[in-house]
This record gives sequence, C-alpha cells and structure tokens, in this order.
Amino acid sequence: MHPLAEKVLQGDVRATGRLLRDIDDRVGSWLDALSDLHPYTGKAYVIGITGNPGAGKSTLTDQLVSHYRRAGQRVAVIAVDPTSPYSGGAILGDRIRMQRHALDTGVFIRSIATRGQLGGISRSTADSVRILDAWGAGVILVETVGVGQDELEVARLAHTTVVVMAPGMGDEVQAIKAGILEVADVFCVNKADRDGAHSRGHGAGMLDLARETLRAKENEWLVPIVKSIASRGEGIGQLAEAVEKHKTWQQQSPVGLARQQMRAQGELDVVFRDLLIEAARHDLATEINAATHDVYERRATPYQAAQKLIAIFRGNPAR
Ligand SMILES: Nc1nc2c(ncn2[C@@H]2O[C@H](COP(=O)(O)OP(=O)(O)OP(=O)(O)O)[C@@H](O)[C@H]2O)c(=O)[nH]1
Ligand SMILES: [Mg+2]
Repeated sequence: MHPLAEKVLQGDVRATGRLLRDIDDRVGSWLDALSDLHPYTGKAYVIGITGNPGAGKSTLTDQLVSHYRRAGQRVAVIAVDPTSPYSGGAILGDRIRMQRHALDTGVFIRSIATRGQLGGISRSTADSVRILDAWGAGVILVETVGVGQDELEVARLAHTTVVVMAPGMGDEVQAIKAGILEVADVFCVNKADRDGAHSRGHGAGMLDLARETLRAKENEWLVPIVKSIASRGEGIGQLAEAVEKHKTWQQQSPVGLARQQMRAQGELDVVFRDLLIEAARHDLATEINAATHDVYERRATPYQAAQKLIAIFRGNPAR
C-alpha cells in the first residue's frame, strides 16, 4: 500500500493534507494512493452547505462541526471557492470562524480555491471527499457559495444539500429566482434574530417565495424550512435533524436510490470529462494549434475545427 494512504487510514491529519495536495498537483503516485484507499470509502455522509455570500454558511458549518463532534463523529470540512468577489479573502475568514476546531485532531478543514479550469473545483472536491472519507470522517461538510456550474456539480456530490439564506440582505429573492432552491434538500433561514426573518418586510417576501418555489418542486420530498441563529448556536439541532430525516428518506425511497445512481454518474462525469480533455490536449497538441489558427484565420468555425479534432482523436480523420 502507498505509504501516505496507509497513514491516512491511521487518521494522520498531516499525511492526509499532504496526499490531498499531491492529488491536486498530481505529483508522485497519487493515483495509486487514491486506488489503495478506495475500498475504505463510501462511509462518510456528505452534506453540502450552499447559499448567498455572507448568509452565515461558515458560522453554521462551524456549529455543525461541534454538533457532530459531540455525537462522537470525526468531521471534515471542505470550503470551496472561497475567493468569492463578495467576501474577498474569505479563506481567512472561514479559517477564523472555524478556528476553535483547529487543535481538534478529529476535525479536518480544507479550503479549495478557484482553479480557473472547467471542472477543476468539482474534481478537487470529489477527490477530497474520497480521501477524507478514508481518513475516517463520519460527516463531510462542503461549503460553497452561489449557484455557478461548479457549485451545482458540487451540490450533486452531496448526499444532502442545505441551502442557507439570511433575510434582508437584498439579493435573496434574486437568488431564489436564479434557481438556488433547485438544489435544496433542506432550506435554512439563518440570522433569524434579524427583523426581516419575522416581519412582513423583505424577509417575509423571501420566505413566501421560498415556500412557493419549494412546493412547486414536487419530488416527493417536502423540503423542510429550518430557522437558525448560527452565531448563537440556535437551531443547529433542528437543522441536523432535518438532514437526518432526509438521509433516512433517501434510504427508503426509490427517488433516493435514483439519486445515488445520479451521484455515481456525476462522480464519473467529473473525472471522465477532465481526463478526456487532458488526454486529447496531450495527444493533439499540434493539431489543436493548427485548429486554433484555422479559427483565427476564419477558415473554420469553432464547431468545424472541434469536429475535425474529434475525428483525429477517434483515429478517423476523414475529409
Ligand atoms: N446576526 C447574525 N449574524 C450572523 C448569524 N450567523 C452568522 N452571522 C454573521 O454573519 C457574518 C457572515 O457569516 P459567515 O459565516 O462568514 O457567512 P458565509 O455565508 O460563510 O460567508 P461567505 O463564505 O463569505 O460567503 C459573520 O459576521 C457572522 O458572525 C446569525 O444567525 N445572526
Ligand atoms: Mg464562508
């Protein structure tokens, strides 16, 4: 067995961090390590925490860490895309908000920054989930901001996705319309201590719209709405309970089973697309250059150029 993989199985936090970096950078025999660990994965429960910038996702995540630690579980946190333009440098903020767990060897916190390449975040997140699963995490919390393509893919990796919104921040109605609720298995209204959470102001507008949208989902699972005050640790138990209910429901319902298949498909998709593009870029470096030139010179449309490349890649460069 790969020496790093062996240490991961022993729960070694440093070795786990090292292997995660090696996998991201693809150095050493990272693929062997990943394969070695595969038989030890599939146990962790992955919870996605997504929502607007500043809604309180990290604060909530931090509280959930405590909650699951108290229940005796090992917990991992993956904070994705912390380079959000809204919060600028939230990587540090996320760290600070979860600092009280820094010395706890039963907690692993990892940040994944934008990698600038399509699918990079999804693959990196999926690999991290696998490694942290083997490390022994009972629960893996994945924090993402917003509803970009990457976030949707990340949400698909989760067993249960919690969408967090805070009332009165001005952009929540926009976010609901943009389809953020599509990924919600549990809807959490955080900052319930704020006026907007109760009054007929902005917040009520959000809740009404959310209820309407959630009802319209009709996928047999009625998305529960939980209120929380993350900064005071209130509502965390109810939130964890809602997640637990969703877990149980999935285990019993055909929809849940279908979703497991979709998750497997998503996992393969992320890696397959990535490796396919990589292989093609490697094998066809010269041809891609030529094709780029064709597009630049307007001798071919991007579609024609791409199709030609695919034909060459398939080994039948007809025409
Ligand atoms: N009043 C109030 N403030 C809260 C609550 N939860 C979090 N906050 C505060 O809201 C701010 C943002 O919280 P974060 O947990 O960093 O929010 P986030 O969604 O992770 O933010 P980004 O990762 O930057 O998108 C912090 O100052 C928190 O202390 C709450 O329930 N009530
Ligand atoms: Mg955060």
